[in-house]
Amino acid sequence: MSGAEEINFDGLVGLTHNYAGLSEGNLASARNRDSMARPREAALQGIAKMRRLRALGLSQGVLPPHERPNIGWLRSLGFTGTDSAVWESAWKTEPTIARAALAVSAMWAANAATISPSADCADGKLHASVANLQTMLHRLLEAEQTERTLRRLLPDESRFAVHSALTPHDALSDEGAANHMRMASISGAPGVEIFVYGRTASETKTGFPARQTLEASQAVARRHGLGASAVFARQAARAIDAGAFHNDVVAVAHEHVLFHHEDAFADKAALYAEVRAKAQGFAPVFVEVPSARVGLDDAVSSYLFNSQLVRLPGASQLTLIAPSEVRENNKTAAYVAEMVAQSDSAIGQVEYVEVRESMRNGGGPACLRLRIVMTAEERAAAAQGFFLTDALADQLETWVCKHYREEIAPADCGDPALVGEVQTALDELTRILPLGGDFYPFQRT
Ligand code: SUG
Repeated sequence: MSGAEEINFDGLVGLTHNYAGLSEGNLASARNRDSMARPREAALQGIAKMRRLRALGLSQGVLPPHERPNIGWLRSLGFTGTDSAVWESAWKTEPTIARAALAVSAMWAANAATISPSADCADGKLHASVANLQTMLHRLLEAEQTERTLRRLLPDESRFAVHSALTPHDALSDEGAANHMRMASISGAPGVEIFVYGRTASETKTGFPARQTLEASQAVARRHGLGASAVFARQAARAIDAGAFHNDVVAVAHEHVLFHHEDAFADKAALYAEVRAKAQGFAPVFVEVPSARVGLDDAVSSYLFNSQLVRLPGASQLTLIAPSEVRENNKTAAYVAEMVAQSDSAIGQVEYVEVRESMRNGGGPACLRLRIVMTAEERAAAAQGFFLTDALADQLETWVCKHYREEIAPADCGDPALVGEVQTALDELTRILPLGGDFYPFQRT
């Protein structure tokens, strides 16, 4: 377990980044439907965030975008002809399907999978369960390619167990790490894994979609061999109905600290008690933000809790990596300023990052990253080319500037030329990241 470290792997924004209003219950996605998107800026903002975290002394990884438009899927729905013809005719005749085929939502890597560090798992392996994302059509399309990515990143089966997505059905609805938190004394020590679900399989649906079922969370915990270290907590329905479509919109944890909104959980007292009872070698600290200071509406619009909570090298307190929208909201800005000013605060510092293009689709700093705790040995066994270096960041920026469109308006989405542009760019990316010449579906046909 020597030198275990939590590494953030961020999803690179894809070339067809756009605002299609696809996610019911995600207020930003609905609000920005059909507005002008800036793919190049979106991707550069994501890379700048990765660079910033690295500059602060943290290890950082990067995950590739998926092939969009998803031509293979459109072919399976009966569209024929060249790839460009498939896209053109899908866009003209099936707008709902085409919009789903174009979404670059794989950028929100917090939804890629649920990760359990080897310290928590019965067989001593690091486990990853790909999320089925079955609630939203455009997101359901991600699982297969995500599995391919994780198998490339974590190839050594004696150390890593990558599980395919759960059966994509309403009863087993799973959105990955966005509904999963982990608390531990330090990252490499055995931890308490907290699974947050919005509904059970048998319940009738009301309000905005609850994208995680208890049954899905339990299946993931079982597959990972977590035993008694797993805790299952229900998300408050009022949080979901206020626009917290994932738990990471109202809560985030790191090491011994859980930072959350007062209205995040259905039964906060029970959650605290169970975490305290199961915590090994640490006293959990719960930092609760009262509704009277920050209402759910401000929490959702600013994405205060969609911050990354990290420990910078040598720091005695944690640092909040927050979206700049938190600084622009009077209530959240004041709360954070007061919190970090207290000398005994568990969270002693804040760093603001700019990911506005992603935020406008409901994806903050924490949505963009998948956390993987790795021991030094596991890190050495992972595919090295996914870890960010200055040289890789330079290469990715150059690649983005060469291939990404500056703007995509709704009227540009059906452009048949997009298909070739994307394929040329992604083919080049498979030589920048260690993906190989058969990574993307278009490379295999
Ligand atoms: O699933 N938005 C994503 C945002 C995901 C945020 N992830 C976390 N909270 N971890 C979603 O709702 C919008 C796409 C569009 O409307 O064009 C979208 O898919």
